[in-house]
Amino acid sequence: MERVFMTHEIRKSRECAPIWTLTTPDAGGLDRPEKVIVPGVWEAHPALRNYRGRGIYEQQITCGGNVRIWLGGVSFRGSVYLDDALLAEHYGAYTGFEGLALNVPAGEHTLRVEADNRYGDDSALHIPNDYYCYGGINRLVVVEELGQCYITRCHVTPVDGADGWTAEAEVAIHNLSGEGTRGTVSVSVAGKTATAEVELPGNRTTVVTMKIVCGIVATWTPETPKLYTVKAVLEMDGTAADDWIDRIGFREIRIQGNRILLNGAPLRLRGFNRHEEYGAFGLSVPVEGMMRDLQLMREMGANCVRTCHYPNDPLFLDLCDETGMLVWEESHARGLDETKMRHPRFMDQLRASTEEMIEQHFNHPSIFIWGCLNECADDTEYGAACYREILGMLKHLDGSRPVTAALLERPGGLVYGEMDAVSVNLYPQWYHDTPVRDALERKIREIRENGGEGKPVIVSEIGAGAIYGFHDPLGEAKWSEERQGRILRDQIAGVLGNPEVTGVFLWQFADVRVADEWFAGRPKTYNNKGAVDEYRRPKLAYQTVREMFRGDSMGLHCVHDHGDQCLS
Ligand code: ADA
Repeated sequence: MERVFMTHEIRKSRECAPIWTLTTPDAGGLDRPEKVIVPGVWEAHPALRNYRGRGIYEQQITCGGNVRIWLGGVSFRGSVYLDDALLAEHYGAYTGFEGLALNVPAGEHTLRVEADNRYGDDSALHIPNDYYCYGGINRLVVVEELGQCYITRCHVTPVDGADGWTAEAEVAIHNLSGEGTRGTVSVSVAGKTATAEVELPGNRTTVVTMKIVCGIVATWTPETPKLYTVKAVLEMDGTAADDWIDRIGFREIRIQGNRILLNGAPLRLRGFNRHEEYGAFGLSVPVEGMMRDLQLMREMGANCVRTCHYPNDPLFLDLCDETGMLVWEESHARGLDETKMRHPRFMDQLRASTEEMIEQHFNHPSIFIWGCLNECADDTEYGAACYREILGMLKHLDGSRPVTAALLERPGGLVYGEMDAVSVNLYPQWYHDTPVRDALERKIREIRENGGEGKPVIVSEIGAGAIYGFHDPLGEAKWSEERQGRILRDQIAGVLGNPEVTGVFLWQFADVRVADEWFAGRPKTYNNKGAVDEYRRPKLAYQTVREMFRGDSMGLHCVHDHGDQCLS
């Protein structure tokens, strides 16, 4: 399943059959090709749990004309071929890309996708890290047949005005042939339609902007997540030639002083960091698993989730839109010091991840903030320049959402002034013994004195580890569930008790596999700070978080998961 709704009614578009033949030619691979299911990472295969190499996926498809292959995610280098002709190459597991083959004779063709998860000099973002870099086709593959022109995106920004809501649409149309042509674009939402005539020069992408005055519509809120379908249609010579269907929610996010306002009401964030990973399925989380994660987080009293440390599957974002779970989405980069940021490919790969994230996820109403560059070198001139560029890029690509970055606890940050909300990862009582309140106050003071005066502050990570099933009745043994619960209780109380803080994302929702190179300090080669383990078995922390989150009613307007707004 690519999305939770149909994305085309006019365009000939279909999901690839799930069975592919996989060949793994490098050391540690299988002796012979095997049938595997896509989407899926090869680590899900018992014999490939540690395979680092290339994976060659093949299947026969029937198609013809202008063929577009959409790959939702290939981890972490991907290339796509039709009958041995290379259509496209892509780096980065967490965003999609297309391959185009023009004037293909109608009939059977061989579709080949090569994935490669070997670390190497060309890879700046996928490196051995505190999460696992899987291999394979991790998201859905779609085959489409296009005419001369097709819609490549339709971004919609909802704008609240005196007479109700307007949907500001930006539609991009690409002409695949060398010959110019013209057409009519219409965009419909909430029963209203706007139409524009458009010139479409050859071999170019043309962008059309239009305003659809929608008036009084239901707003999207976490409690009533009302979604509206957007349909963009391209007509050529009086016939519907292509379409693009997506969903939006009418809602507005604004910063006012040190608060983040959603539809005018200050948010109080209580949430989780969640890696896109589920037990043996690794990075390719089945949609049922995504839904269950959202239910579990909601059950614990969470109203938001951070997609650490990369863009997530649009299916997950669809489910967040549906269920009213607020999302912090960030582009890919975790824990890179200045040397790693000076990698010759670093900025290119980060720019691509950032651009593709916004291009592909712009319309999701659940995304309330964009992030980037988790725990990189914000304390050096060079590092700060990278932050500035990417934060600026996020703002430039989407002026309707605030931007932030999760920074290290250590002092000396140079970019507090560059973001709309300042976010910090803190580990008092876990990596150091400072009392939670002191650690937080010290950091906030430092932020306030160095450019972050008056801005919202988010605790983007805080947490402690436990190995599922390991108990110490005294609650003292490191990695015991009791100790994790005790620390989390202090941490949550300390953070939510600080009136300057907008909210918290706990580290983390579920345990995740980490790179083999990280085995020391990471028992089982897992990051064990989940409230649930990798199979979603609850630790004692589950109850602690549930109590603390559900019991939270601080003195300010806040969005409660059960629907009411509280006012002190
Ligand atoms: C960091 C980092 C996370 C994770 C966490 C931890 O703050 O952002 O990815 O590594 O620490 O568990 O230590």
